[in-house]
Amino acid sequence: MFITFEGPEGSGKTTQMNRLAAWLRERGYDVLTTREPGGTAIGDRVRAILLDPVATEMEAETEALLFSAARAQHVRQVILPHLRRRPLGVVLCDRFADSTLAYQGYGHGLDLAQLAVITAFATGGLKPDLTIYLDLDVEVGLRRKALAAGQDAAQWNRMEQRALDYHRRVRDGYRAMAAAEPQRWLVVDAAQPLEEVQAQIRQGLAPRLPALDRSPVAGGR
Ligand code: T5A
Repeated sequence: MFITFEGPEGSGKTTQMNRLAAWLRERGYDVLTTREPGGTAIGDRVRAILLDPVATEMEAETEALLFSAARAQHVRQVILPHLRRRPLGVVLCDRFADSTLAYQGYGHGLDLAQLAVITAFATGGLKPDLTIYLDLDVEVGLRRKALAAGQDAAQWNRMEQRALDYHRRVRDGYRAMAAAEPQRWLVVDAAQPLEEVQAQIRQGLAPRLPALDRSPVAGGR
């Protein structure tokens, strides 16, 4: 089972993913948590290039290809091997291909159809079974992140530094993708308290994952 978390900056993806992982593990699932960009040694090196605050000359096309390069490695080295651990292998991934469509597509204005081709090449056609989208006002999210890191705006990474308009286009893009494919996307209002967000994720996940209750290990607890 492949579950991804998406959302604007600081929407709580990492926090909610870790809580969900603990909940699934208690039920007997073999859960791997990972993130993009990153998740492999090669991917972490690409991540460092992508988030470097001084790499301001990077073109949108370069960005799209670097995220995709890191993803190609991540899918083959980490995600697919874990998904093959049936029936209880679950991968929770903090951002995946939809981030490229949202940030490089809707955010930067790169052609969505071209990005879909690049993304399909990188993923080998792997798509999440479920995408949990944490929807949040972009200013609230950026403030949460800054507060958590004790940062001021001068210390933000290259992606965070962008204008609010850019982040708003990203959020609009996410909402459009979620509306276009409601079976795959679970939309949760991330402005709510942490516990409420987690409760809604679990509530939305359970009926989509009937194997959770049917598996012998999970059923025994
Ligand atoms: N990117 C990525 C692309 O442009 N294209 C791509 O293809 C990919 C894969 C990654 C950047 O790369 C871009 C997107 C990003 O700009 P990153 O550092 O990994 O950069 O940043 P994010 O993925 O945005 O993740 P963050 O860790 O910054 O944010 P999260 O995970 O959404 O939020 P989290 O859980 O760390 O929470 C942030 C703070 O808010 C608090 C938490 O306690 C924490 O302090 N919080 C809440 N506070 C109040 N109420 C709640 N409900 C809260 N939930 C969390």
